[in-house]
Amino acid sequence: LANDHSCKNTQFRAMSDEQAKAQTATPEEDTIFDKIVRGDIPCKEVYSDDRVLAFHDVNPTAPVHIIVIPKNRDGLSQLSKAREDQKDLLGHLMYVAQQVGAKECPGGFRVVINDGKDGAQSVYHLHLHVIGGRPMKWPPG
Ligand code: TR5
Repeated sequence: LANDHSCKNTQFRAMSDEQAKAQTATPEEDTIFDKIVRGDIPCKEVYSDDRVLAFHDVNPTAPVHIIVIPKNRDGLSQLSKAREDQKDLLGHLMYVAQQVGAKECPGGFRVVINDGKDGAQSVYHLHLHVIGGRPMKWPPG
């Protein structure tokens, strides 16, 4: 079923699509999330402050799937590139994920950061996935 592209017509995506993208994705000068921050591409915003933006994932894996990003990427293409001077921002991103998750998923939620090719990262602008609204499975694939 995971390779059945008719899944695209449902609320949930085929995981294989995202994994395939992750095999070829590379860091870019201007990411899709930079465009969302600038307002060049619309998003369904759920939270915004001076440093962080949260919005609904366009291709949700669960009833709630929210992306939390730093507005200023500043080299933070992925978690493994984080610098020591970005520790406060990383904490703030985690705090916003908690705020959004607790509000949208009172029964519990999962926070995920995909890093690099083997981590199935497809957009090279650090982001936290807040996923919930249904019981999560473990271990992840
Ligand atoms: O695979 P990683 O961890 O890099 O996650 C990237 C996420 O960005 C995926 O869950 C995508 O569904 C999501 N995504 C990709 C686009 C997009 C988006 N979420 C909201 N809005 C989006 N736009 C407008 N365009 C995208 N290409």
